[in-house]
Amino acid sequence: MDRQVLHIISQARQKNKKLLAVLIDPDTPGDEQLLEIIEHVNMSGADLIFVGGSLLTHDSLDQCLKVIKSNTKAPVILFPGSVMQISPQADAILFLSLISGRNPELLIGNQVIAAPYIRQSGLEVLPTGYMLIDSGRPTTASYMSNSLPIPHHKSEIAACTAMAGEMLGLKLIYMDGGSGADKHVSTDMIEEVRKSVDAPIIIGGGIRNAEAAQDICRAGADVIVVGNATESNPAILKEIAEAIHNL
Ligand code: 1GP
Repeated sequence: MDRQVLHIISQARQKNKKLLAVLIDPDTPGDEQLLEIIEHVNMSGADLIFVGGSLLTHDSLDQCLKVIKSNTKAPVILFPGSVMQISPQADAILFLSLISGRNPELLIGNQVIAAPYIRQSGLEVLPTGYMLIDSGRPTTASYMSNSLPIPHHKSEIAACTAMAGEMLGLKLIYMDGGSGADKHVSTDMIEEVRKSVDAPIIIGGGIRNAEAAQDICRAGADVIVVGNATESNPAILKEIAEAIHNL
């Protein structure tokens, strides 16, 4: 799958087609619930599957990937919360640099440790500028990363950060309110970042319904990520996928 996922995302951006990525937590209890989510991913026409979490409490990544890969054709992309979340069973990996923070370990330290393993794995590498955005309350991501998120209303900081990430050669910009965010990244901020970079923009955290997904896409997101809402109501995926595919 050499460079295929980046190609899919870039092509979609060029054609102004919006993509839905479903975030699956490898800690999802039991294959049964996992299979139910995958069934809804397939029925909904979701475009991508992200797998990962800021903090995993079970050693279940490989088993989770095995189940996903044998039950869907959607590309599977690792969204690693740590260097322990690397597996050749996925198709690609978001090679994240936490450019919103000033924690050197997450800007370059962990990337140095992970690089030889990723090279060996054969995974497609997606260089990604990852930006945590304050979402009204502390999230696992902000706590675990030991970094300050960008304030919710400071669109200009987000725009300059994304710009710098793109100038450094990062291919994707991911703005994340964190899993279960109270409020998703604001449309004002997304519009500001859209005006500042050409790279595809991924938005995640706190997206729970079709209306929010449409607003976020209209503001300039190319990929939206839905995690928590899928676990509580997998049927929401179809509504969200239809809403953004029909924009
Ligand atoms: C979190 O962007 C993802 O990193 C998805 O967030 O679980 O709130 O949908 P939710």
